[in-house]
Amino acid sequence: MKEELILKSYEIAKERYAALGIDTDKVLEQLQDFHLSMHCWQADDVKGFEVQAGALSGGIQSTGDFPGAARNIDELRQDVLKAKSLIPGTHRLNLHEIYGDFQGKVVDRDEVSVEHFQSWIDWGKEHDTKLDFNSTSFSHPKSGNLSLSNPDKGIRDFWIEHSKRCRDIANAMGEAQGDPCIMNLWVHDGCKDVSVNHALYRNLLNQSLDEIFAKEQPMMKDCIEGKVFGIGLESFTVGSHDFYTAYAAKNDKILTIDTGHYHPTESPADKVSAVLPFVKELMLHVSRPVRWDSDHVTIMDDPTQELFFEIVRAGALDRVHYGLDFFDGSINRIGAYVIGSRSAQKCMLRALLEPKELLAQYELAGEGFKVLGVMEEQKAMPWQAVYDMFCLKNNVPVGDAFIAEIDKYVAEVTSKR
Ligand code: RNT
Ligand code: ZN
Repeated sequence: MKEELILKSYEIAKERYAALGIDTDKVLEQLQDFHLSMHCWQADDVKGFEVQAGALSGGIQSTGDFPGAARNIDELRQDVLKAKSLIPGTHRLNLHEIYGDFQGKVVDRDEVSVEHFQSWIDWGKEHDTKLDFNSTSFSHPKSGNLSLSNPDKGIRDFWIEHSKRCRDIANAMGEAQGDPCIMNLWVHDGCKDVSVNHALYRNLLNQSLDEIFAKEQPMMKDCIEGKVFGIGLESFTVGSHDFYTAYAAKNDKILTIDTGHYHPTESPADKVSAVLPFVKELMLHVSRPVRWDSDHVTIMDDPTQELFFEIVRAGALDRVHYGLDFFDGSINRIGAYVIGSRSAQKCMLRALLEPKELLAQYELAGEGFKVLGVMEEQKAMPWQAVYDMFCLKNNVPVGDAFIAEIDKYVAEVTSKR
C-alpha cells in the first residue's frame, strides 16, 4: 500500500476517534507496549528437540502435515525470526522444556538444566527477545494419564523434579534478560473413563504444586493452567479451572486462561473481571477452539475480541501477560504465527480504541440504547487505518503484503526442507 494513502487514512481515523475523545497517537504508543509471548511450538507441531522424542501425547493434538515444518533448533529460530519480521512491535518467545539445545544427547526430563537453554538465552539477547518458559509433562514414557497427581510416588517425584528444574531454568532466563520469565505449568492429568479417586488425585496435585513452588525464585513468575478435558482423558481433569483458580488465589500464583479450555458456551472473557479481585495477574493462552480445544490459529472472532475488551475495560493492562497457544499443522506455519499474532494485536487495538468512559457513563445513567448504539458504531470505525499506521511505523508489511513475503520465504527456505 502506498505510504501516502496510509498516512491520509490515518489522519481521517485520528479525527474520527478524536471526536469520541480517543487519542490515536496515544493508542499507538500503548500498542507498542503490548508484547505477545509467541509460542515456539507452532513452528514444528509441538515436537521439540529431544533426541529420544516420542509421539505427541497428553491429550493434545496437532493435525495436518503441511510441508516445511522446522526440523531442528536452527530452522525453528529462523522461522520465528521470519514471523517476527512480519509482526509489528517487540515480542517474547515462549519455550517448552522439550525445545532445549540438547546437542544430540539424551537428556531426560529430570536431568534438564540451564546449560540446555544457554544458547536460547544468548539467542534471546542477540535478537532482543525475552523468553518465557513451560515445563513439559506430555510426550514422555512416564506421562501416562497422571503425572503430578500420580499415586505412584516414583512417577510423581519424577515430575516434581522436572518442574523444579524448569523453575530454575526460568529464573536463570529472567536474570539474564533482566525481566521475570513467566513459567507456565500445565499437566494433562485426567481419566478417560468413569473414575472415583478424584479427591485423592487433586490432593496429590495440590501437594506436588506446594513442593514445586517451595523455592523462592525472584526472577521468574509461576502461572498455572487448567482445562476441561484432553483427548483420551475425556471424563475427568485433575487440574480443572476451579482447582487452579482456587490454588492461584490461595497461593498468589498467576492464573492462565487458555481460550480453548472452557465449555463451548462459556466465555473466557468473563473470567477476567471475575478472578482479578482475587489473583494478582493473569496469563493468557490466546487460541481458537473449533468444537473442541482444537488450537486453531487465532482470528478476530467475537470471543477473542471480547477477551481484550474485558481486559482494557477492567483497567488490567499491566496485570495480564499475553501468551499465544495454537498449533495448526495443516497450513503454512509462519503464516499461522503472523495471522494469529496480528489478529491478537488488532483485538487489543480495538479494545484500546473503545470509548470506554462514554460507554460506562451511558450504562450508569441507564441509557441502554446508547450503549448499544455506540458499540455497534464502533464495529465499523476505521481502526484498520490505525493498525496500518502501526505496521508502517514498525517497518513491517502493511495489510496483506505479508502474504507475498511468506511466499518468498517458502520458495527460498522452507520448500527446500
Ligand atoms: C494444552 C494446554 C497447553 C499446551 C502447551 C503446548 O491443552 O493448552 O498450554 O497447549 O503447553
Ligand atoms: Zn494452553
